[in-house]
Amino acid sequence: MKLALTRWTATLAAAALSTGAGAAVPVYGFEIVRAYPHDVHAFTEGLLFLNGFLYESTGLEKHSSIRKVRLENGEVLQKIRIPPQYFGEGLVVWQQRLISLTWKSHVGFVFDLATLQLQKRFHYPGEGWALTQDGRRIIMSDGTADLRFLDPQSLQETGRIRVSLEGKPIDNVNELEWVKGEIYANVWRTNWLLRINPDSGQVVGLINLSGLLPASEQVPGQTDVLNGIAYDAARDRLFVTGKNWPKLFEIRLKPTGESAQANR
Ligand SMILES: [Ca+2]
Repeated sequence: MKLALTRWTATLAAAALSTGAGAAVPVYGFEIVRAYPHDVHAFTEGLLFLNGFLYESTGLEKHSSIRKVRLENGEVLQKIRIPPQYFGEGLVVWQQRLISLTWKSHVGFVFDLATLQLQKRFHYPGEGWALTQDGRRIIMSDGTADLRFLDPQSLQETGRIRVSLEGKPIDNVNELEWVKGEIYANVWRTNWLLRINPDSGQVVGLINLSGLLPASEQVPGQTDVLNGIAYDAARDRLFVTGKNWPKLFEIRLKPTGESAQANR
C-alpha cells in the first residue's frame, strides 16, 4: 500500500515512498494539544522557545523582523526590524545572543538577547535558511539536503551532514529544531517534518502534518506554507506554525503503525 504523500517535494516524489515489509522509517501523525494565536502578518522563518517565551524571525524584504512573543496570546513584546534590503531567515539562541540568517545575501546577524540590539554581522557562503543548536554546535540549513555545523563563537563551518531517506538525499530542508537528541526539520512546501539522526543525517522518522491548519482557516493569497518548529525542553512541548498562519499549535506525535521506504 502506497502512502498518500501530497505536496511532497520532487525529490521525495522521485523517491516514491511506500509502506511495506522491512520498511524501516516510522510515520507519525499528530494530535493538537492546544492552539495559540499567531500573527497572520508574520512570515515565519525561524522559531524557538526560551524561558517561557517564543522568539520568531520573519522574512520578506522590507518586512523582516526578530520578535519576542508571548506564547499564550501571540502578543509581540519586543521587535526589531532587519534592514529592508534583507530577507530574514532562521533564528537560534546561543547564550545571551540571538543569531539570524538572510536568504541570499550571505549575511547573518548577531543580536543581544535581552535588548535585541544588533551586535555584529557575519558572512557565510550559499543560502541561509534555518538555524538550531545542540548545546555544542549551531546547526544550519541552506536549502539543499546538507546541514552545516557551525562553531557557536566564530560562526565558521566545522562540518556537515547530508539529510537522506534510505540513501536518497532530501532537498529543501528548512526550519530546524533540536528535540531530544534529534534534529527536527520541515521540508519546504510540504506538510512533513523529518526526524534526523544528527550523526548520519539519516531520516529516522516522518511526521505527517497534513490537515494541521484547516482549510477554513486558510486565506487565499495570504496563508503560506508550514514553517516553524520550537521545542520547550522543560515541559516537553513541541510547537509548529506556518508563514502567515493565524495559529500556532502545540502538537503531540501519534504513531500511525505505518512506515516508509524509498522504492528502488
Ligand atoms: Ca526552530
